[in-house]
Amino acid sequence: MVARLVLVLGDQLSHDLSALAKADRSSDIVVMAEVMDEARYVPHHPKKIALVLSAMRHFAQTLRAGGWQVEYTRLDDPDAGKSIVQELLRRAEAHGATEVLATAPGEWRLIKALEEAPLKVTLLPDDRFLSSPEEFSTWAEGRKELRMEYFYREMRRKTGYLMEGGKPAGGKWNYDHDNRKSARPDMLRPAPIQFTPDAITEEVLDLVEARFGDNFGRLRPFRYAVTTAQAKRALDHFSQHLLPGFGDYQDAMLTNDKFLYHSVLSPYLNIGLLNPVDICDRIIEEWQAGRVPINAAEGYIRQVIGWREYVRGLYFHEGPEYTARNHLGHDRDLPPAYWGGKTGMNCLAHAVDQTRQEGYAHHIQRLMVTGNFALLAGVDPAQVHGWYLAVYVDAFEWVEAPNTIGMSQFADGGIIASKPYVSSGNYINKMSDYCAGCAYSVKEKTGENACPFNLLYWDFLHRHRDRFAQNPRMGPIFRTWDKMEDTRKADILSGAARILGDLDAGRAV
Ligand code: FAD
Ligand code: DLZ
Ligand code: SF4
Repeated sequence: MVARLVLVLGDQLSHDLSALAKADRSSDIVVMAEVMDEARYVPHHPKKIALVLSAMRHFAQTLRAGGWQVEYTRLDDPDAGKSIVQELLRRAEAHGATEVLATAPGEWRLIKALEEAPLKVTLLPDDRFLSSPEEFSTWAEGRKELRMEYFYREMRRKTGYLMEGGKPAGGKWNYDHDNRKSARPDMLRPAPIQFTPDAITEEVLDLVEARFGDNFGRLRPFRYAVTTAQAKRALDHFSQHLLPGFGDYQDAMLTNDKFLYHSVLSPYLNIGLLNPVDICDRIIEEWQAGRVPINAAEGYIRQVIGWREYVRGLYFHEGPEYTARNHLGHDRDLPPAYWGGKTGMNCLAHAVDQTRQEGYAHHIQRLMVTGNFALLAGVDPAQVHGWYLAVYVDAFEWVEAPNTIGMSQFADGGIIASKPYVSSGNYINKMSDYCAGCAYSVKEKTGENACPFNLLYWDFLHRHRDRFAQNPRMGPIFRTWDKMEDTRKADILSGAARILGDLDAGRAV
């Protein structure tokens, strides 16, 4: 019998993967490959490369223990091909195979590469999600607006999560209104669970240090889970200790607390160590036992069955050109501060430094600090997209691109966001303790010392007035601007021009 290859990618580490479910353990050969093309399509954070490679090696071990024949290529293997397709060709030749079974990758780039490979490749749907791209497209058809909230309600009905007799539990679909408390420093607040690297991970860490030590990001200490068993412990820990506070403090930011009540489960979900059903079942169990309030349970379920499924559906619905969109025509270079260069802006410095250390920042740091500043400053969305795809451990294009191009940079022209996520320094000051330690003053609206967000916010609105003045949610903001004294407006615009000029000249802001 001619051997068949079964491809398992670095973010497909699930034992119920469709390609494995369809394969024959007694005759098919699993191919897993650490390759340079995947390790450098963006300058990934070293912790992200370490997570993927270590989890791949552990996964291969469990496959072998389960009776699979696995051909595994290490990055330092002298025979290793540069790309996934080269590795498939090499293994196909060695085994006389012509057919490959694979689960569809989560990125157009790799889908195209597999479709064009000179082998018979069968791509199976990735069913580790609660909805399929086809279901999303059916839902999207004929709608004027593709708002997440309505997609989410369909998902609640479909899954039955937090539903009581066909109605939303507690009477409301969405408890976001209760989830905007700012947080205080608290030494006793529990932190996410950490894992000590085993021998496999240590070996990977040495490899990553040698090959990718110059990439932005600190490799050690490395404390991420690399197996399903560890990821399940992380889920248990989150559900028991952190979930009850998740809702209330979802939008809060604190200098000395990188994680607050966030779960830090996205890396495990996105590489397949956890699946959304396990997570949601666990959240519901805690809520039904009365250990978790409805606003926390609903807030968390919404992120997983709502946002996560919605952005994936949208990524595939919008097609491969989505990442190149630039609706606002922004073209400024990403400031060096995003790669650790000097800045007087404490919030930005803090979000970037935390990103460098952990490969992690929570949603509001990504959206309202780094994303907000890039949007206000008119940075080229393709560069912003490249940055987010590189620096976060959980970054895979299907989830990162809609969040960056759509939600954060409004570069898709408003498919995801009904208005741009922009704010002045006020919002950051309300939700964080960053402003107290800043070189700028959040209270000052004009002048050298004024918070750059305060200046750039009005400048952005002024620049894009034609696009946004008619937006019903933005009308009142323009009326506030219109009522300002002309001299004040001129001071704001000249202050913003000074900041943008500094950015263009490569001077630290
Ligand atoms: P929690 O706050 O604990 O949330 C629970 C889970 O919900 C997350 O683990 C995640 O799986 C899911 N989730 C929450 N929000 C979103 C969202 N907007 N889209 C999709 N899933 C969501 N998320 C990624 O997984 N990968 C990315 O590359 C990524 N890039 C982003 C880029 C930008 C500019 C922005 C604004 C957001 C991005 N997000 C991304 C979404 C979100 O910030 C992260 O999912 C979240 O911060 C992960 O941390 P957590 O596990 O502690 O999340
Ligand atoms: C992110 C990543 C990295 C760093 N390295 C590998 C690798 O060596 N081999 C592999 O199969 N996958 C890797 N990945 C994950 C892929 O980039 C990911 O599967 C695609 O981007 C599709 O989402
Ligand atoms: Fe950020 Fe402005 Fe506050 Fe400084 S003053 S931390 S720049 S919001």
